[in-house]
Amino acid sequence: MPVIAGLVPATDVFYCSAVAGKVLDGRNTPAMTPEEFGPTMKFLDTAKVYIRSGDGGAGCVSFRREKFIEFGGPDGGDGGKGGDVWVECAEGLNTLIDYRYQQHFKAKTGMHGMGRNRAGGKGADVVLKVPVGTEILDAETEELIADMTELGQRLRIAKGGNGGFGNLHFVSSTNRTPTRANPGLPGEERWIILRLKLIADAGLVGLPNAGKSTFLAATTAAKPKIADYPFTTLHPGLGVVRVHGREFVLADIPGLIEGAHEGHGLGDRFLGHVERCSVLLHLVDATGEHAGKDYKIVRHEIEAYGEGLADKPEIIALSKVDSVDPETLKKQLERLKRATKQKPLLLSAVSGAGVPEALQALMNVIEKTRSEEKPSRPTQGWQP
Ligand SMILES: Nc1nc2c(ncn2[C@@H]2O[C@H](COP(=O)(O)OP(=O)(O)OP(=O)(O)O)[C@@H](O)[C@H]2O)c(=O)[nH]1
Ligand SMILES: [Mg+2]
Repeated sequence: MPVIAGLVPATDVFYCSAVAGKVLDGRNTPAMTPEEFGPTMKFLDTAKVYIRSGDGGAGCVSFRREKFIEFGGPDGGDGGKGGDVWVECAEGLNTLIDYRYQQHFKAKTGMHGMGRNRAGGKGADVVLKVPVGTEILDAETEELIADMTELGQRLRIAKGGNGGFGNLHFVSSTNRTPTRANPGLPGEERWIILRLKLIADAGLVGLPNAGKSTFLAATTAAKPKIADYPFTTLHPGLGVVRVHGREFVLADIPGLIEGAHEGHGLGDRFLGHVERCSVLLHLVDATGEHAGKDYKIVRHEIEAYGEGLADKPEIIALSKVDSVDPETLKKQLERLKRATKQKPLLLSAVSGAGVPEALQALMNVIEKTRSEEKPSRPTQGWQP
Protein backbone atom coordinates (compact mmCIF):
# COMPACT_ATOMS: atom_id res chain seq x y z
CA MET A 1 0.00 0.00 0.00
CA PRO A 2 1.78 3.16 -1.07
CA VAL A 3 2.08 5.79 1.58
CA ILE A 4 1.77 9.24 0.18
CA ALA A 5 2.61 12.05 2.48
CA GLY A 6 6.04 12.38 4.01
CA LEU A 7 6.19 12.75 7.74
CA VAL A 8 7.08 15.96 9.45
CA PRO A 9 8.53 15.50 12.90
CA ALA A 10 6.22 16.25 15.76
CA THR A 11 7.36 18.76 18.30
CA ASP A 12 5.72 20.56 21.11
CA VAL A 13 5.96 23.63 19.02
CA PHE A 14 4.27 24.18 15.73
CA TYR A 15 7.18 23.85 13.38
CA CYS A 16 5.81 22.89 10.12
CA SER A 17 7.77 21.98 7.46
CA ALA A 18 10.41 23.02 5.67
CA VAL A 19 13.28 21.36 4.23
CA ALA A 20 11.29 20.47 1.17
CA GLY A 21 13.65 17.73 0.06
CA LYS A 22 13.39 15.98 3.37
CA VAL A 23 9.63 16.15 3.35
CA LEU A 24 9.29 15.24 -0.28
CA ASP A 25 11.23 12.03 -0.22
CA GLY A 26 8.26 10.44 1.52
CA ARG A 27 10.29 8.82 4.27
CA ASN A 28 10.01 9.47 7.93
CA THR A 29 12.81 11.88 8.60
CA PRO A 30 14.70 11.74 11.87
CA ALA A 31 13.60 14.21 14.51
CA MET A 32 14.89 17.70 13.82
CA THR A 33 15.37 20.50 16.26
CA PRO A 34 13.44 23.72 15.57
CA GLU A 35 16.70 25.39 14.58
CA GLU A 36 17.27 22.84 11.83
CA PHE A 37 14.04 23.87 10.20
CA GLY A 38 15.67 27.13 9.36
CA PRO A 39 14.01 30.38 8.44
CA THR A 40 12.13 29.03 5.42
CA MET A 41 9.17 27.63 7.30
CA LYS A 42 6.33 26.50 5.17
CA PHE A 43 2.79 26.04 6.22
CA LEU A 44 -0.17 25.06 4.13
CA ASP A 45 -3.66 24.68 5.47
CA THR A 46 -5.70 24.21 2.30
CA ALA A 47 -5.08 21.99 -0.68
CA LYS A 48 -7.15 20.92 -3.67
CA VAL A 49 -6.52 17.33 -4.60
CA TYR A 50 -7.70 15.01 -7.38
CA ILE A 51 -8.49 11.46 -6.35
CA ARG A 52 -9.43 8.46 -8.42
CA SER A 53 -10.11 4.93 -7.27
CA GLY A 54 -9.00 2.03 -9.45
CA ASP A 55 -11.13 0.44 -12.16
CA GLY A 56 -12.14 -3.16 -11.64
CA GLY A 57 -10.19 -5.77 -13.61
CA ALA A 58 -11.95 -7.41 -16.58
CA GLY A 59 -13.35 -10.90 -16.41
CA CYS A 60 -11.71 -13.49 -18.65
CA VAL A 61 -13.07 -15.68 -21.44
CA SER A 62 -11.20 -18.94 -21.41
CA PHE A 63 -11.80 -22.66 -21.99
CA ARG A 64 -9.96 -25.57 -20.57
CA ARG A 65 -8.11 -27.29 -23.37
CA GLU A 66 -5.88 -30.14 -22.32
CA LYS A 67 -4.68 -33.24 -23.95
CA PHE A 68 -6.71 -36.30 -22.96
CA ILE A 69 -9.23 -34.21 -21.05
CA GLU A 70 -12.47 -34.70 -22.80
CA PHE A 71 -14.83 -32.15 -21.29
CA GLY A 72 -12.92 -28.96 -20.69
CA GLY A 73 -15.50 -26.25 -20.38
CA PRO A 74 -15.24 -22.55 -19.59
CA ASP A 75 -12.74 -21.53 -16.91
CA GLY A 76 -12.36 -17.72 -17.22
CA GLY A 77 -11.78 -16.12 -13.80
CA ASP A 78 -13.26 -12.85 -12.44
CA GLY A 79 -11.40 -9.56 -12.53
CA GLY A 80 -10.02 -8.11 -9.27
CA LYS A 81 -11.50 -5.09 -7.49
CA GLY A 82 -9.93 -1.70 -8.14
CA GLY A 83 -7.95 -0.03 -5.34
CA ASP A 84 -9.72 2.35 -2.93
CA VAL A 85 -8.70 5.86 -1.92
CA TRP A 86 -8.44 6.43 1.83
CA VAL A 87 -7.68 9.35 4.08
CA GLU A 88 -5.94 8.68 7.35
CA CYS A 89 -5.13 10.89 10.32
CA ALA A 90 -1.42 10.45 10.81
CA GLU A 91 0.78 11.23 13.75
CA GLY A 92 3.54 13.79 13.41
CA LEU A 93 1.87 15.89 10.73
CA ASN A 94 0.82 19.45 11.32
CA THR A 95 0.62 20.92 7.85
CA LEU A 96 -0.73 19.96 4.44
CA ILE A 97 2.50 21.06 2.78
CA ASP A 98 3.00 17.65 1.13
CA TYR A 99 -0.02 18.35 -1.05
CA ARG A 100 1.69 21.32 -2.61
CA TYR A 101 4.01 18.89 -4.35
CA GLN A 102 1.52 16.22 -5.34
CA GLN A 103 -2.13 16.82 -6.12
CA HIS A 104 -3.15 13.69 -8.05
CA PHE A 105 -3.71 10.40 -6.30
CA LYS A 106 -4.83 7.37 -8.25
CA ALA A 107 -5.38 3.90 -6.88
CA LYS A 108 -4.41 0.94 -9.08
CA THR A 109 -6.68 -0.98 -11.45
CA GLY A 110 -7.65 -4.49 -10.37
CA MET A 111 -5.87 -7.35 -12.13
CA HIS A 112 -7.75 -9.02 -14.98
CA GLY A 113 -9.15 -12.47 -14.49
CA MET A 114 -7.25 -15.34 -16.12
CA GLY A 115 -7.81 -18.81 -17.47
CA ARG A 116 -7.87 -21.89 -15.26
CA ASN A 117 -10.35 -20.06 -13.10
CA ARG A 118 -7.85 -17.62 -11.66
CA ALA A 119 -9.37 -14.42 -10.27
CA GLY A 120 -7.46 -11.18 -10.65
CA GLY A 121 -5.85 -9.57 -7.60
CA LYS A 122 -7.17 -6.38 -5.97
CA GLY A 123 -5.63 -3.11 -7.15
CA ALA A 124 -3.41 -1.33 -4.61
CA ASP A 125 -5.11 1.29 -2.43
CA VAL A 126 -3.84 4.79 -2.03
CA VAL A 127 -3.74 6.52 1.37
CA LEU A 128 -3.70 10.28 1.85
CA LYS A 129 -2.09 10.99 5.19
CA VAL A 130 -3.45 14.14 6.80
CA PRO A 131 -2.85 15.92 10.10
CA VAL A 132 -5.41 15.78 12.90
CA GLY A 133 -8.02 18.48 12.38
CA THR A 134 -8.29 18.17 8.59
CA GLU A 135 -11.68 18.63 7.02
CA ILE A 136 -12.40 16.89 3.72
CA LEU A 137 -14.77 18.78 1.43
CA ASP A 138 -16.15 18.13 -2.01
CA ALA A 139 -14.47 20.68 -4.27
CA GLU A 140 -17.57 21.30 -6.37
CA THR A 141 -20.30 21.52 -3.76
CA GLU A 142 -18.09 22.44 -0.79
CA GLU A 143 -20.05 19.84 1.15
CA LEU A 144 -18.25 18.40 4.17
CA ILE A 145 -17.37 14.77 3.51
CA ALA A 146 -15.47 14.10 6.72
CA ASP A 147 -13.78 15.76 9.66
CA MET A 148 -10.61 13.94 10.64
CA THR A 149 -10.27 14.72 14.33
CA GLU A 150 -8.73 11.60 15.84
CA LEU A 151 -5.36 9.99 15.35
CA GLY A 152 -5.61 6.81 13.34
CA GLN A 153 -9.06 7.73 11.98
CA ARG A 154 -9.43 6.23 8.52
CA LEU A 155 -12.08 6.80 5.93
CA ARG A 156 -12.64 5.51 2.41
CA ILE A 157 -13.42 8.46 0.17
CA ALA A 158 -13.52 6.65 -3.18
CA LYS A 159 -14.39 3.00 -3.67
CA GLY A 160 -12.60 0.94 -6.31
CA GLY A 161 -14.70 -0.49 -9.15
CA ASN A 162 -15.80 -4.12 -8.88
CA GLY A 163 -14.08 -6.66 -11.09
CA GLY A 164 -16.00 -8.12 -14.05
CA PHE A 165 -17.25 -11.70 -14.13
CA GLY A 166 -15.31 -14.25 -16.16
CA ASN A 167 -17.14 -16.58 -18.57
CA LEU A 168 -17.39 -19.31 -15.92
CA HIS A 169 -20.05 -17.18 -14.27
CA PHE A 170 -22.29 -17.26 -17.31
CA VAL A 171 -22.60 -21.01 -17.61
CA SER A 172 -26.24 -22.06 -17.60
CA SER A 173 -28.26 -25.10 -18.53
CA THR A 174 -28.89 -23.71 -21.99
CA ASN A 175 -25.48 -22.19 -22.57
CA ARG A 176 -22.68 -24.54 -21.57
CA THR A 177 -19.97 -22.59 -23.38
CA PRO A 178 -20.53 -18.87 -22.81
CA THR A 179 -18.13 -16.66 -24.70
CA ARG A 180 -18.81 -13.49 -22.81
CA ALA A 181 -17.22 -11.89 -19.79
CA ASN A 182 -17.85 -8.54 -18.07
CA PRO A 183 -15.44 -5.64 -18.08
CA GLY A 184 -14.61 -4.24 -14.63
CA LEU A 185 -16.60 -1.28 -13.31
CA PRO A 186 -14.88 2.10 -13.51
CA GLY A 187 -13.50 3.73 -10.36
CA GLU A 188 -14.79 7.01 -8.92
CA GLU A 189 -13.07 10.30 -9.48
CA ARG A 190 -13.52 13.63 -7.78
CA TRP A 191 -11.71 16.74 -6.67
CA ILE A 192 -11.61 17.26 -2.95
CA ILE A 193 -10.45 20.08 -0.71
CA LEU A 194 -8.37 19.35 2.36
CA ARG A 195 -8.70 22.10 4.94
CA LEU A 196 -6.71 21.99 8.13
CA LYS A 197 -8.26 23.53 11.21
CA LEU A 198 -5.82 23.11 14.05
CA ILE A 199 -6.94 21.50 17.24
CA ALA A 200 -6.23 23.70 20.23
CA ASP A 201 -8.03 24.42 23.50
CA ALA A 202 -7.39 28.16 23.62
CA GLY A 203 -6.70 30.68 20.87
CA LEU A 204 -4.92 34.03 21.00
CA VAL A 205 -6.49 36.87 19.07
CA GLY A 206 -5.73 40.56 18.78
CA LEU A 207 -4.33 43.28 16.58
CA PRO A 208 -0.83 42.81 15.16
CA ASN A 209 1.83 43.61 17.77
CA ALA A 210 -0.53 42.97 20.68
CA GLY A 211 1.97 40.54 22.17
CA LYS A 212 0.29 37.26 21.18
CA SER A 213 3.46 35.43 20.18
CA THR A 214 5.29 36.80 23.23
CA PHE A 215 2.54 35.34 25.41
CA LEU A 216 2.83 31.96 23.65
CA ALA A 217 6.61 32.00 24.07
CA ALA A 218 6.34 32.94 27.75
CA THR A 219 3.85 30.24 28.63
CA THR A 220 4.90 27.28 26.47
CA ALA A 221 8.02 25.71 24.99
CA ALA A 222 7.14 27.20 21.59
CA LYS A 223 9.60 29.61 20.01
CA PRO A 224 7.56 31.79 17.67
CA LYS A 225 9.04 34.75 15.85
CA ILE A 226 8.60 37.93 17.88
CA ALA A 227 9.37 41.42 16.62
CA ASP A 228 8.29 44.99 17.00
CA TYR A 229 6.43 45.25 13.70
CA PRO A 230 3.01 44.11 12.53
CA PHE A 231 2.52 40.71 10.88
CA THR A 232 5.52 39.07 12.45
CA THR A 233 3.49 35.89 12.68
CA LEU A 234 2.60 34.60 9.23
CA HIS A 235 1.17 31.22 10.13
CA PRO A 236 -0.38 29.72 13.24
CA GLY A 237 1.70 28.28 16.04
CA LEU A 238 0.86 25.89 18.86
CA GLY A 239 2.28 25.30 22.31
CA VAL A 240 1.37 23.24 25.35
CA VAL A 241 0.62 25.17 28.54
CA ARG A 242 0.96 23.47 31.92
CA VAL A 243 -1.12 24.81 34.79
CA HIS A 244 -0.95 23.02 38.14
CA GLY A 245 -0.28 19.65 36.54
CA ARG A 246 -2.97 20.06 33.89
CA GLU A 247 -2.25 20.81 30.24
CA PHE A 248 -3.91 22.61 27.39
CA VAL A 249 -2.92 23.57 23.86
CA LEU A 250 -2.65 27.27 23.05
CA ALA A 251 -2.77 28.56 19.48
CA ASP A 252 -1.22 31.79 18.25
CA ILE A 253 -2.49 33.17 14.96
CA PRO A 254 -1.48 36.18 12.83
CA GLY A 255 -2.88 39.56 13.91
CA LEU A 256 -6.18 40.89 12.57
CA ILE A 257 -6.65 44.42 11.28
CA GLU A 258 -9.71 46.42 10.30
CA GLY A 259 -11.23 44.93 7.15
CA ALA A 260 -9.50 41.55 7.60
CA HIS A 261 -12.75 39.87 6.55
CA GLU A 262 -12.39 41.70 3.20
CA GLY A 263 -8.84 40.49 2.84
CA HIS A 264 -6.98 43.38 4.45
CA GLY A 265 -3.69 42.49 6.06
CA LEU A 266 -3.33 38.72 6.07
CA GLY A 267 -7.10 38.32 5.90
CA ASP A 268 -9.17 36.42 8.44
CA ARG A 269 -8.79 32.86 7.19
CA PHE A 270 -6.43 32.01 10.04
CA LEU A 271 -9.40 32.38 12.37
CA GLY A 272 -10.27 28.88 11.15
CA HIS A 273 -7.48 27.62 13.38
CA VAL A 274 -9.16 28.90 16.53
CA GLU A 275 -12.61 27.69 15.47
CA ARG A 276 -12.26 24.48 17.46
CA CYS A 277 -10.98 26.23 20.61
CA SER A 278 -13.06 26.30 23.78
CA VAL A 279 -11.96 29.82 24.67
CA LEU A 280 -10.28 32.85 23.13
CA LEU A 281 -7.72 35.06 24.85
CA HIS A 282 -8.11 38.51 23.38
CA LEU A 283 -5.00 40.62 23.97
CA VAL A 284 -5.29 44.40 23.74
CA ASP A 285 -2.05 46.37 23.66
CA ALA A 286 -1.83 48.83 26.58
CA THR A 287 0.65 50.91 24.54
CA GLY A 288 -1.86 51.27 21.70
CA GLU A 289 -3.74 54.47 20.91
CA HIS A 290 -7.13 53.53 22.29
CA ALA A 291 -7.64 50.15 23.96
CA GLY A 292 -11.43 50.33 23.58
CA LYS A 293 -11.34 51.03 19.84
CA ASP A 294 -8.62 48.41 19.30
CA TYR A 295 -10.76 45.82 21.04
CA LYS A 296 -13.81 46.70 18.95
CA ILE A 297 -11.88 46.40 15.65
CA VAL A 298 -10.86 42.81 16.39
CA ARG A 299 -14.25 41.95 17.82
CA HIS A 300 -15.92 43.24 14.65
CA GLU A 301 -13.68 41.00 12.54
CA ILE A 302 -14.49 37.98 14.69
CA GLU A 303 -18.19 38.68 14.24
CA ALA A 304 -17.80 39.17 10.48
CA TYR A 305 -15.97 35.84 10.23
CA GLY A 306 -18.95 33.94 11.62
CA GLU A 307 -18.73 30.16 12.21
CA GLY A 308 -19.84 30.66 15.81
CA LEU A 309 -16.55 32.27 16.79
CA ALA A 310 -18.22 35.33 18.28
CA ASP A 311 -20.19 33.10 20.68
CA LYS A 312 -17.10 31.51 22.18
CA PRO A 313 -16.09 32.45 25.71
CA GLU A 314 -13.61 35.29 25.53
CA ILE A 315 -11.09 36.33 28.13
CA ILE A 316 -9.98 39.90 27.63
CA ALA A 317 -6.61 41.15 28.82
CA LEU A 318 -4.73 44.40 28.56
CA SER A 319 -1.22 43.34 27.53
CA LYS A 320 2.23 44.92 27.92
CA VAL A 321 1.19 46.61 31.17
CA ASP A 322 4.86 46.88 32.17
CA SER A 323 5.59 49.39 29.45
CA VAL A 324 3.03 52.10 30.31
CA ASP A 325 2.92 54.54 33.18
CA PRO A 326 0.19 54.09 35.82
CA GLU A 327 -1.84 57.00 34.50
CA THR A 328 -1.98 55.66 30.94
CA LEU A 329 -2.72 52.22 32.27
CA LYS A 330 -5.69 53.55 34.20
CA LYS A 331 -6.99 55.40 31.16
CA GLN A 332 -6.60 52.40 28.85
CA LEU A 333 -8.23 50.14 31.38
CA GLU A 334 -11.21 52.46 31.65
CA ARG A 335 -11.56 52.55 27.87
CA LEU A 336 -11.37 48.77 27.62
CA LYS A 337 -13.88 48.32 30.44
CA ARG A 338 -16.31 50.61 28.67
CA ALA A 339 -15.91 48.76 25.38
CA THR A 340 -16.15 45.26 26.81
CA LYS A 341 -18.53 45.86 29.71
CA GLN A 342 -16.43 43.55 31.85
CA LYS A 343 -13.30 43.78 33.96
CA PRO A 344 -10.31 42.90 31.79
CA LEU A 345 -7.21 41.16 33.14
CA LEU A 346 -3.91 43.02 33.24
CA LEU A 347 -0.85 41.16 32.07
CA SER A 348 2.69 41.44 30.84
CA ALA A 349 4.25 38.49 29.07
CA VAL A 350 7.67 40.10 29.61
CA SER A 351 7.50 40.67 33.38
CA GLY A 352 5.16 37.75 33.95
CA ALA A 353 2.65 39.88 35.86
CA GLY A 354 -0.91 38.65 35.50
CA VAL A 355 0.13 35.67 33.35
CA PRO A 356 -0.75 32.92 35.90
CA GLU A 357 -4.17 34.51 36.40
CA ALA A 358 -4.80 34.56 32.64
CA LEU A 359 -3.75 30.92 32.31
CA GLN A 360 -5.94 29.91 35.20
CA ALA A 361 -8.91 31.75 33.68
CA LEU A 362 -8.34 29.88 30.39
CA MET A 363 -7.93 26.57 32.19
CA ASN A 364 -11.20 27.07 34.08
CA VAL A 365 -13.18 27.45 30.86
CA ILE A 366 -11.35 24.55 29.20
CA GLU A 367 -11.93 22.22 32.16
CA LYS A 368 -15.60 23.13 32.11
CA THR A 369 -15.87 22.36 28.38
CA ARG A 370 -13.96 19.11 28.82
CA SER A 371 -16.24 17.92 31.60
CA GLU A 372 -19.30 18.78 29.51
CA GLU A 373 -17.93 16.90 26.52
CA LYS A 374 -16.99 13.78 28.51
CA PRO A 375 -19.24 10.94 27.36
CA SER A 376 -21.52 9.63 30.05
CA ARG A 377 -20.42 6.23 31.36
CA PRO A 378 -22.44 3.26 30.20
CA THR A 379 -24.64 2.08 33.04
CA GLN A 380 -24.38 -1.58 32.15
CA GLY A 381 -21.21 -3.51 31.48
CA TRP A 382 -20.63 -5.73 28.51
CA GLN A 383 -22.70 -8.89 28.39
CA PRO A 384 -22.31 -11.84 26.12
N1 LIG B 1 7.36 45.60 27.24
C1 LIG B 1 6.67 44.60 26.71
N2 LIG B 1 6.79 44.34 25.41
C2 LIG B 1 6.09 43.32 24.89
C3 LIG B 1 5.22 42.52 25.67
N3 LIG B 1 4.65 41.61 24.90
C4 LIG B 1 5.13 41.81 23.66
N4 LIG B 1 6.00 42.83 23.63
C5 LIG B 1 6.73 43.35 22.48
O1 LIG B 1 5.78 43.73 21.49
C6 LIG B 1 6.27 43.45 20.18
C7 LIG B 1 5.29 42.61 19.45
O2 LIG B 1 5.15 41.38 20.07
P1 LIG B 1 4.64 40.06 19.32
O3 LIG B 1 4.52 39.00 20.38
O4 LIG B 1 5.47 39.76 18.14
O5 LIG B 1 3.20 40.54 18.86
P2 LIG B 1 2.11 39.71 18.04
O6 LIG B 1 0.79 40.04 18.63
O7 LIG B 1 2.49 38.29 18.00
O8 LIG B 1 2.22 40.39 16.62
P3 LIG B 1 1.88 39.77 15.17
O9 LIG B 1 2.52 38.44 15.09
O10 LIG B 1 2.46 40.73 14.23
O11 LIG B 1 0.40 39.72 15.10
C8 LIG B 1 7.61 42.76 20.39
O12 LIG B 1 8.62 43.68 20.20
C9 LIG B 1 7.57 42.29 21.82
O13 LIG B 1 8.86 42.24 22.41
C10 LIG B 1 5.12 42.83 27.08
O14 LIG B 1 4.39 42.22 27.85
N5 LIG B 1 5.86 43.88 27.53
MG1 LIG C 1 2.93 37.07 16.46
